[in-house]
Amino acid sequence: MVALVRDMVGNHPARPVLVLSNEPNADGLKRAREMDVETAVVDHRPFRDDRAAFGCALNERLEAVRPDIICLAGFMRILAPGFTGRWSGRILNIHPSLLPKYPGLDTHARAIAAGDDEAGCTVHEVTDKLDSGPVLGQARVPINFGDTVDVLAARVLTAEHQLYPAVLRRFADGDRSPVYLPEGIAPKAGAAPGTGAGTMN
Ligand code: NHR
Repeated sequence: MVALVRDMVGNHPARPVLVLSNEPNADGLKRAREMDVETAVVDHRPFRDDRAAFGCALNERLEAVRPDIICLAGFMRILAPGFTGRWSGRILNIHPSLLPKYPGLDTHARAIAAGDDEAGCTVHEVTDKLDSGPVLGQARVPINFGDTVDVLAARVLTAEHQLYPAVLRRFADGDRSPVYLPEGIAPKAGAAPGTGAGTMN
């Protein structure tokens, strides 16, 4: 979130209008206030298992600022169809794996356990199908012998801070073709079905 807000200056096509969190104590709220961005909280806990009602409460806050684009950044609550439908084609997420590999949680542990020699992150459109919307960009990092989950997570996070701002700039300019980092390195064959356009960057 901080990397996205910091990038939205000068000739950037977008500006931040709201940082919205479901965690009242999220550090990102403090960071947003320090950057003079409006903040709001909708705690998911009072809604218990009623994801639709939680989505309505999120919606209420968003309708007040009517964003063109919503970027999930560390947002950990599955969004109900009523919410994703309302903002269809406008919600982005960054996921810490090279989707379609490792949707869901504990991605780094799973990549290390599988003996993979690379990991990375994916920015994708958020749809009803969890972690499966159209890919907008991917960044790859190596997995080195002896890497722990924490070491790998830190390496991937550095890539996330490069990839997400790059994708948001393009997306806000109307460019939904996927981008691959490091620049010009296309995904391995079969790594991301339907995104064989790595040479079109
Ligand atoms: N919502 C929809 N509809 N579609 C997606 O693709 C979404 C989404 C909400 C969040 C982020 C995703 C990730 O990058 C994301 C993508 C949390 C869970 C999860 O299981 C799954 C995927 C993602 C984030 N959440 C549990 C839940 O019951 C709670 C887990 C927890 O609190 O630790 O919502 O990884």
